[in-house]
Amino acid sequence: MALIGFPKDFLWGTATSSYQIEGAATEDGRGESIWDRFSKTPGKVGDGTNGDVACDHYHRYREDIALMKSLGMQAYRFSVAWPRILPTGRGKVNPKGLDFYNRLVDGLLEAGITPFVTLYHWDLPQALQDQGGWPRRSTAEAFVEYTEVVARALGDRVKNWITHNEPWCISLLSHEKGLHAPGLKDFRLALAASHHVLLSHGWAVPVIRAASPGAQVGITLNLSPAEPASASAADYDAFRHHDGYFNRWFLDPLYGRHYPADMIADYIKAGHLPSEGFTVVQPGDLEAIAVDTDFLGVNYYNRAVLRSDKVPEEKNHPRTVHLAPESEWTEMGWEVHPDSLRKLLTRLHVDYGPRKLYVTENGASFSTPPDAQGRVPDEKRLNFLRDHFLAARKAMDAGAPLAGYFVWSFMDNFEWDRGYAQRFGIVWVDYKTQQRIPKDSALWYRDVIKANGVQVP
Ligand code: GBH
Repeated sequence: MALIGFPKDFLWGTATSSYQIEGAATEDGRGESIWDRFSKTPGKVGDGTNGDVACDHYHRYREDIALMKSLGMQAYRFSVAWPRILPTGRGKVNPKGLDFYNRLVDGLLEAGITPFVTLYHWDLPQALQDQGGWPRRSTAEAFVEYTEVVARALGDRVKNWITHNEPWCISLLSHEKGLHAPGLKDFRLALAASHHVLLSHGWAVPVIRAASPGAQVGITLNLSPAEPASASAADYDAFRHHDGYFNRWFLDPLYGRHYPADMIADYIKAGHLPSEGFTVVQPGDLEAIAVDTDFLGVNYYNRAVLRSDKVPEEKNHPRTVHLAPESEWTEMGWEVHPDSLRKLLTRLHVDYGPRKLYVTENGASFSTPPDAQGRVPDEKRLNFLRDHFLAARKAMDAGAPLAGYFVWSFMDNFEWDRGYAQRFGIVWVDYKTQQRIPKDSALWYRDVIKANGVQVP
């Protein structure tokens, strides 16, 4: 056995989000979010469930922190539920909502765990949706007001901030594909949403810095490393479009370029933008979005291999093909492909030059119930994590400034449109009793953290 070590200050942790774990959906003045509304709309969530109770973390955060501590976690990434802080999105602050996150942060710090706070992980107050939601510019203004309230309350103790989780999901998955709340299928609205999410990030960064001296601030993107299925020009073009749609559309403006011209052209051609182009962008917006950040958060789950879907291609949506039958697949139907994480981190370093990178999410859905002895043998997840940690280490050898790694997720939770059927946790949750059982992967992860490295044969 040899130990593949990580740098001394490397940060190991896990991640969750508010709607997926908290429950207590109507307690202490929390307002309705778009996910309450969406998950209670028949047909939207596969198993018909919602986040009303979830992992009951709102009541059990103390024991959850104790469990994290016993597993040696150094950092914890969680999100704040906007409708707990401002139940109708703007205006009157709900002090009980802030109290919860104050207690959570204090508990983490007492346990020696560094909090990373995500301000928006998808639970928009329904009242703001009723006024038009992210397709409207006023939602970006509301986000900045909300940010200021949270940063002022927690900014003395929280020094790591993430404005948004996955702008692609907030905008396109939710407004174009309609798979997430608010469940719209309108490409133009989706593109307007993408701009307002990025704009709200740009406006929020200086607000966080002012309220939280010494803060490290970034944004988290879901990125999709991709490659063409063949060397044909058509496949290459499908790859180009995919990379533009998922990755460059967000990375380019964040790192000081314009929205990608090839994508604007594609969208005009497909009728998703007017012939004048991306008209929601106002003077000064791109400068705001390109605000200097301290890190980029990367959520990585799988790669895409693109083959042109030439006939018919009216909608210009290239097809993802899976060309590696020898690959393993998770229960989400996602290919296991660790080397794409290496390539992604290296590419980000070379093409965009973020000051620092964090893997803010990486993990896998495998459901392995406890055995008769109460042990949860999730060898596939353990192997998945080991191989991805090693791939990330290789990217660091190539110069990628990776500073930490957050496994998704600390515990099984409400997996959005898939409900509770998919389990990403390194801790098993029994939803009947709310018992938590660290899976084998969690016990292995504890040893990785202790050794600050991965044992390989
Ligand atoms: C994250 O999103 C979320 O931040 C988190 O809340 C969630 O629980 C977690 O992942 C697990 O799902 O084209 O079928 O190959 C994941 C974002 C974007 C990842 C789309 C997979 C391609 C799927 N996802 N991506 S596919």
